[in-house]
Parts: sequence; structure tokens; C-alpha cells
Amino acid sequence: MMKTDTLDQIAYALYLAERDVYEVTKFVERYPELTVETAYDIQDKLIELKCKHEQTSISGLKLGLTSKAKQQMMGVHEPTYGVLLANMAVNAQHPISLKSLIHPKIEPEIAFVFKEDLVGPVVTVAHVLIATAYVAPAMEIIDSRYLNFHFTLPDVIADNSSSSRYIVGSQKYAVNEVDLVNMGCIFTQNDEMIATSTAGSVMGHPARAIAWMANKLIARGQHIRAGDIVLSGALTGSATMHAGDSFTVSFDGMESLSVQVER
Ligand code: 0L1
Ligand code: MG
Repeated sequence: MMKTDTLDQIAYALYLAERDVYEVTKFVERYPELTVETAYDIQDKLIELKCKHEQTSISGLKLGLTSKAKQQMMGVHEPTYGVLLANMAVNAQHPISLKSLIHPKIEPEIAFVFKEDLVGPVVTVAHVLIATAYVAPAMEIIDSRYLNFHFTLPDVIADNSSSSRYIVGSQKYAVNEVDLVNMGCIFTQNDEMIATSTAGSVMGHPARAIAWMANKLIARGQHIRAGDIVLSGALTGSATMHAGDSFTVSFDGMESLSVQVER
């Protein structure tokens, strides 16, 4: 059992690393007893700190490690989740500054916006779809606070699953307007295609990842709330962001979404 003080110290160290834009080494090396459950306790503390000091609030949640490839890389069989805050939202109309980020990467996602609460523990894909107000194309900027993006599963969970920024397209689509299994996705960097995928690459159906999360959250007394934005997990690998880059994600049947990085 780790002491509450230690959990507070880890949360504060991660908060400072993000605020002051520097890397830290993984905590599992210093605290081998750090478990996944304890890591979610640290994540809760980190979110509390950020809400208080940045005067922001929770806007939703994100899934991470939803692809088999990322899970195999980490030697795990389950995804992770993290919290989205209102001040992480990026407006695609303006170039993104990398000044306050450590080593950002960007990846295509599908955003689900909820019209109803979704409470585990027996949430299914069908429940997720019924509770969804709309889906929209999205991108997530991940920016691990760990040195060279090197971490273990508890480390990355404590670090809010590498959450940093998110961009959601302005066009809204009903869940039955798009094919959430076969819909193709093309990801381009500076007008060059860097990856392709389908919506079903996220655990067979992106709503399955969200159902998994709803069923996990309830064990911690939490749930998806009406109004929440949920990023379902990346459809392709992530791309390193450089000054001047542009990124576009194009899904079949949805308007494409582009962002420009400041020079
Ligand atoms: O959104 C993601 O899939 C990232 C989860 C954390 C792992 C990573 O930083 O690659
Ligand atoms: Mg992601």
C-alpha cells in the first residue's frame, strides 16, 4: 500500500512537469509497488490539481492503448483512460503553438458526445450508441511527461494517459449516419498520406472501447456524463509534431479535419 503523501507527491511532480514543460523519469522505478488502481488514484489527484490551478473543469474522457499494436508494445491486454479538461480543447481555426508542450504527437480519433449519462457496470455497444448525441472527426495531441515517452502502464495512467490537447471537428453526425466499423480513415502530414485505417481498428468498434471504460469507471464511483466528449482511441499510430507541420484526418462520409502547427 502506498502512502497518500507519496501519491500526492507523484501527482504534483507530474503537474509541475507539464506546467513547466520538462520530462520526468518513470515512477515505477522508484515505487515498484505502484499498481494500475493506485495509478488511477494519482490520475484523480492530478486532475484535481489541474482543475484548481488552471481554473478549468472536466469536459470528458479519452481512451488510450485501444489498438492491438499499442497494447502489444506495452505488454497489456486492456486499454487505459484519461480525463479531458476544457482548457485542452484546441480550435482548428488557429495554428497550434508547441511552446507549452514537451514532445507532442498527434493521432486521429473519433469523438463521441453524450446526451445521456452512461453508467456501468453492464454497458454494451448498443447502450453507448443510444446515449450518444453525435460523433465527429477528432485528433488528439498526446504529450507524455516521461523522458522519451518511456513508461510502464501504471506510469502512463498516473500521467492521465498522456493527454495533452484535443481537436473536434465542427460537423456533427448521428451514429447511424456513419459506418462505425468499416468507415475508412486517411491521416496525412504535410499533404502526404502517413497512415490509413478503419473505425473498427478501435477494438472492433469504437463504442466497444467506450463501453469498456464505462464499465471500469463505475468501480471508482465514476461515469460518463451527459455533455461529455469522449475520444474513442487512436485509429492509427501517432505522428511527431514539428513547427510548420499540417495534419489532416479524413473519414469516409465525414468532413475532413485539419490543423496547422505554428512556424
Ligand atoms: O491516446 C493514447 O493512445 C495514448 C495512451 C498512452 C500511451 C502513449 O502515450 O502512447
Ligand atoms: Mg489517443
